[in-house]
Formats: sequence, C-alpha cells, structure tokens
Amino acid sequence: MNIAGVKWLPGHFGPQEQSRLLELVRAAVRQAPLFQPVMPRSGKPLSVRMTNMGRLGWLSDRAGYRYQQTHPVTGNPWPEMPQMLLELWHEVSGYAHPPEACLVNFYEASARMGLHQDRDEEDLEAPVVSVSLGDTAVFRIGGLERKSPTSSIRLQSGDVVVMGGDSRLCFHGIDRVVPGTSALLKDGGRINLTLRRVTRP
Ligand code: MD6
Ligand code: FE
Repeated sequence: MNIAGVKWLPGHFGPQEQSRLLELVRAAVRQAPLFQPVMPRSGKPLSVRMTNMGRLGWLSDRAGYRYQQTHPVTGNPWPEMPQMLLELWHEVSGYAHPPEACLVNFYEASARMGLHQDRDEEDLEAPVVSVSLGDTAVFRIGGLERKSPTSSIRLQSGDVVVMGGDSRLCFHGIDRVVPGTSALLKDGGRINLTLRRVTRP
C-alpha cells in the first residue's frame, strides 16, 4: 500500500514473529538499557525512551543529534543487529547494503513524536524501514516541507513502513498511541524499530 509515497505493509509480521521480535528487543534492552534522550540545546526530554542495536546508534542530547558506536550511559558498544531484522531489510528495502543502525523507541501511553525528517544519515539513497510493535499509533505523514499537507494512518503491531525514494525526507511523526489496542506488551505501550543505513558503502 502506498501512502504519500511511503510503502506501508500492514500485518507484515504475524503474532508469532512479533513475539520473537519482542524477545530480541528485550534481550537488547538488558544489554543496552533504555535511556531518556533530550533535545539539543534546551535539554528538554523527548517523551520516548530509546536504545539501539547494530554497529551505530542514533541519539539526541544537549550536544545535538548524531550516530555513535557506544551507549551513552554504559559506554559499551550497542548489541548486535538481529538476523531477523537484516532479513527484513533485504526483503523490503531494495538496497544492496546492510543497515547499520536499528533505533528502538519505546512509547508509554502518553508519548508522542513531533513532526520531523530523518536526515542525520550520510546515505540518503537508502530507505528507512520501520516496524511497529504493541499498541496502535497514529502516524502522520506530510511532504518535504514542514508546512506541506499531511495525512495520517494507524500503524498496528506487526506493520512495516518503508520510507525511501521521493518519500525519504518527508516530514512525519506520531500524534499519539492508542491504549489497549494490542496485548503484545503486557503493560501496554508501543515499540518502534527503525532500520537505517548511515554511511555510504
Ligand atoms: C515511529 N517513526 O513510528 C516513528 N522515521 O514511532 C519514525 O520516525 C520513522 O516510522 C523514518 C521512517 C519510518 C518511521
Ligand atoms: Fe523518523
């Protein structure tokens, strides 16, 4: 399905695969705990907590947005990128080289994500591939300018989104999470995984 140039694959992962992915994320979080990112300069906390898997991890702190090889709190390298996510990338990205980063965002019921572009990667030829797990989210997608008109879709657990080509730099965000829409996470909330190629091959 194509929404504003974004490829949307509803229900790409079935319930068993979602549970396997959740186990992989839990294992990564034990090794690389969720941390609370803050906005550059202001230091205002984002409402999601995050961690990463893969060689590089994305983070935001007072110094800015960037990719780095180590967890900001433990100083350790990020956990390995799971094979299952490498396979997803090869299946849906249309990009020959593997992803280097998987950002893990955890949303509590009240968390949201403001309209933004993903543009901290050197290689903008590669798409960003995202996986939703847990409660449904209202995903807003616009155009190449912040003021461009937007539309919204409801991303459910197991859905995959591929933002590439003309949509690679579209503004997007999460308006809200809809509580009680999935039983995958026993305390509710939502996990979003975004796979990215960061450097030019
Ligand atoms: C989210 N997703 O779904 C936030 N970025 O929680 C993103 O920011 C995103 O889904 C780039 C490509 C796909 C995405
Ligand atoms: Fe994004």
